[in-house]
Amino acid sequence: KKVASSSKTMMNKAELKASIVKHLHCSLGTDENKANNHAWWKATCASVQEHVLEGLRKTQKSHYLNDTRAVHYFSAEFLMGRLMSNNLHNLGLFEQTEKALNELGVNLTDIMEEEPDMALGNGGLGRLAACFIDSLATLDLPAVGYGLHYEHGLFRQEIQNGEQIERPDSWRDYGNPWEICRPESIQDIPLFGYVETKYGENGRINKEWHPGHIVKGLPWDIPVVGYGGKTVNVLRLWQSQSSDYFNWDVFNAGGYVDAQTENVQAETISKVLYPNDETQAGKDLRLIQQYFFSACSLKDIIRRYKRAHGDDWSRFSEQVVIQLNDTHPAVAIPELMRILIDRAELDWDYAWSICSKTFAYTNHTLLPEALEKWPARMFERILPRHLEIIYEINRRFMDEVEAVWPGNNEIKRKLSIIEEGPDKMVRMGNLSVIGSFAVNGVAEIHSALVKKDLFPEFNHMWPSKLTNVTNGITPRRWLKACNPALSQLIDGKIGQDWPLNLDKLKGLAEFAEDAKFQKQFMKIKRDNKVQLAKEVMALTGVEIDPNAIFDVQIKRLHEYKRQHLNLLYIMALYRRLLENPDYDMHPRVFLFGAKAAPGYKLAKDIIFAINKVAEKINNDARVNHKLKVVFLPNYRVSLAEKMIPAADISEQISTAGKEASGTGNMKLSLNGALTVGTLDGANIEIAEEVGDENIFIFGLTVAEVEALDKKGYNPFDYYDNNRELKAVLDWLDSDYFTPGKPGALSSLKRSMLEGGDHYKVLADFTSYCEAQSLADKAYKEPERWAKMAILNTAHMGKFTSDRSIKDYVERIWKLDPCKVE
Ligand code: DL6
Repeated sequence: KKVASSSKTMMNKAELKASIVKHLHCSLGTDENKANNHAWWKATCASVQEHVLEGLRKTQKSHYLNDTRAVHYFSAEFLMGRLMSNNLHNLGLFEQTEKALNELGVNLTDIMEEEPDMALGNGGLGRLAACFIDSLATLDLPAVGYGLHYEHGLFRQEIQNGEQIERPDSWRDYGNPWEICRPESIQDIPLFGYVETKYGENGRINKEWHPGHIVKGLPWDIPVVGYGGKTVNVLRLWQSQSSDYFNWDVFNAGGYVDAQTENVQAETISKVLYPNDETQAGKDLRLIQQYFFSACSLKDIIRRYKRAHGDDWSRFSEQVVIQLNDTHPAVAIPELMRILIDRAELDWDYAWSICSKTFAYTNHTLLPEALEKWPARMFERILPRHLEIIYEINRRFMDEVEAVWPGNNEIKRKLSIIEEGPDKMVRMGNLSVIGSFAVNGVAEIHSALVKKDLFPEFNHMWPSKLTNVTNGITPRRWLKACNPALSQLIDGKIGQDWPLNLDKLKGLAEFAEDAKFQKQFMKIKRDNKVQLAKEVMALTGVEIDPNAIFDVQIKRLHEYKRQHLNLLYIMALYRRLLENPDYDMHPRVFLFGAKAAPGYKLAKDIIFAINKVAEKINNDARVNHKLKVVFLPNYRVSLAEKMIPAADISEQISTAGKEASGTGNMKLSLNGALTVGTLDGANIEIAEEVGDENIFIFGLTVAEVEALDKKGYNPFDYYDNNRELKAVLDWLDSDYFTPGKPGALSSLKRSMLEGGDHYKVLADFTSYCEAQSLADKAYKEPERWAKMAILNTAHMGKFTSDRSIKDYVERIWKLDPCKVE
């Protein structure tokens, strides 16, 4: 039984105390009397980091000596959150440290609040990457995460007069105690310039890229501690720096380099994370960011490979697998080809045989606006040699298409990496599929739709290339660390090894009807709600009652996620209560957390509307004993860790077919919240696991959405025929929620009527209300609710990210674990 526990090599309590105090004195130049929480936090990190670095050194040695095949997870985003609690739990040092600090008169929970979130991601995709590297280390798999060392992560959200205001996130202002700078591994990265064609001996045509600009990539390593503390892998993040190299000859030659080159200062490359998750911004800087971190990472991988294998490329794809987390790092494909052809001087076929066995690609979205395309002209200016290589990959691929569909230009046009038109575009999705040996979606339904709707012809050409790996979450962070009371209760019932073997939670099912266990389970939920209520008061000044149902919707703000469907329901409840003060409902608090992309007007309007409706309801004494609405500002990982353990209801209400998977749905259910959700993404698999009687499913299915679209969807059909729906929509036009400003919320209504209601909010409204009524009814039967909640926790075993990683290993990566002693 492997349970994280402090081993002999770990410090005991007395040693920990001494070490923390030593760091206060020697690393921070302060002492026990003067130190504030921030200093205690830093000193504690420094003590813990001693263990972490020891583990890192042993892991690297072990991987080197065993010459292991490793996975390299390329991701523009890693939404890590805070590291202290996670590292302590994974090292098995949490309780010891808590006690050591207590004896020093310091509270561990308080000092953990000092740690800024590492918010180097937008949402699901970035958090998935963070869960995956946790699982990779836990499963003793050789792996490196590669990404960007953004100076500013996702913006800090403030709410002023109901509106979202974006402020810069400065997570490193006072240093980050977990990261290690590695100047010895700096890489030079070329950009811009032109390509020279040289005619060599034997008729070989050589291409030489004369870059116009070189930037430096400086790596920062964040150790990733596996549960049990044995394997410590690395997340390597690249920071851009000026190299002082600027080729004035190239620049002055004109024509090769656009004047805009000057605008791309080296330091700006890793300055800021793009705050859009589903919409690609066709900006120079974004492509440069993508190339910058992909090229740095590839050079790093090749340097390591060469140390063991010299110039023998024949084993490269045996040793190296690169997982592309969405298309963001897809430019790594032509970059590897460039290195193999131009630098290593391999011939095309050999180079391609290596390259196409190295990359695998995960698709995270079907939304057309999220599928990246770059203007070919822009590509050519920034990466002239890569565009040539892409053309050649495409030319050869078109021959393959011709062989399958002779003379079919329509299919060629569709599958080509280059989208023809007045402005040619480079399609990164097609490049990723063509250049990878495996492509996966992130939930069963999503993968099926990737095959059926997004890439059907590719699926026809390579039937075994497209596959599914359902997402998962790390139970270490999302149960053990964030919900310690529930974790202890579970430990007492089924033993302590569930964090490594989440299927063990099934053992809780036999206690689902046990009155004593139900009481204990629900008491923990209530205590967590009391805690959250305090947090809500501190953050917003709104008082909420822990006896109410806590109904939680936490995720990025997007029309397809339909926070506005939730809002329409809240307004309907409000109306029902005004019309009938005795309206029978259990008191409910609706809690939201969501950031909107700064340029996404309607998403910001939805935040504004939620806040305005909240203001009105929370101050309306006629209803506020039954209904409250809270929008918690600056939703992020550390806030999620407080909200999730306190949730009764989990809102997973996306339009069927739009949410690739979702992972918040898994976290909430794991912590005993019941899902009100559509048959979309991983909700479908959650329903399969927990059983239809333990989830509130509503709304159109994917097939019904398709049929409705085919028939012609008219939102007015619903507006005109549903009195309540019409009333709440019309309410948005009034000044009831925005006194003196009628129409301030009208854009929402317009989007759902004249705008065509692209996400079928009106079509699903009635069935959503029904599901919510059923949830209300169930909550009024405490034993039934407790049973359902327990069964949710009990049946979440499938959704551990360890299972996802094992699926990747088996279906795609073919990796062996390497134990670190
Ligand atoms: O796969 C992780 C996560 C899914 O759970 C969400 O359903 C999906 O929306 C999200 N996608 C993104 C944006 N992707 N792109 N491009 O975050 O991925």
